[in-house]
Amino acid sequence: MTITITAFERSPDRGQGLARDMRVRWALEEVGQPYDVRLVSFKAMKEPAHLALHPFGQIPTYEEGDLALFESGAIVFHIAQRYPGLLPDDANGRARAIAWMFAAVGTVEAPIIERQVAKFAEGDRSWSAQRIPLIDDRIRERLAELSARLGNTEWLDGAFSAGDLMMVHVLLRLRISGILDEYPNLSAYVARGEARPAYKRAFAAQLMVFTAASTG
Ligand code: GTB
Repeated sequence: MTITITAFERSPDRGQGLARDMRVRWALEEVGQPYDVRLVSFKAMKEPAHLALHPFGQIPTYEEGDLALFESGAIVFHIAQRYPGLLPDDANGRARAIAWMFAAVGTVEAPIIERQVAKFAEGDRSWSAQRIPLIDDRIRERLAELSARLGNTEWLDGAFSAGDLMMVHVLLRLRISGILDEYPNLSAYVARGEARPAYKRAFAAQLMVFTAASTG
């Protein structure tokens, strides 16, 4: 059955893999499933056809037969459940990998998004300069905890899983801030994720969209 996902027609990050379709592409590459991509403009995302797939008018979405999904975490979870390669076989290991997926989006990503909003959407407000350091402290608290848990292991809980995939992608968004570099084991963890052949294929595919749009 053909899998179709949606992605930005023109990603604001200029193809640096920070938009959330990257997670879905990466998961599909890890499990070896081919997929089609439907590119959507910011305008089309808010029109009825796309809103029928995504109630909040965002990317990514996922279509497979009569299934339509939104939310990158739910999509990656679906892929991980449906195809082997991203979740351990044993029930407890599986449950822990899923917990890491939730931790990535619920616990670690939350303050990182807050930072982006404060910096880019609220950067012109008088209180912004005071707010950002407070958010950075909350991010550092989370990263210190995550760093302590990861220690010198390769992945969060045994073999690479959908939990690592989600966590690495969440952390990538922080790289530009320099905060990630304060935690060498987390930087190395992210680099290990980026070094995976599946990550590289997904990254190249989304970069090609930006390159084609810029040259075409
Ligand atoms: N919780 C949802 C999920 O995980 O799927 C969040 C989806 C979401 O935020 N989608 C964004 C979107 O569609 C794209 S990924 N935004 C358009 C809109 O809301 O109108 C967020 C994103 C965008 C751009 C960059 N960047 O350029 O660096 C990084 C991340």
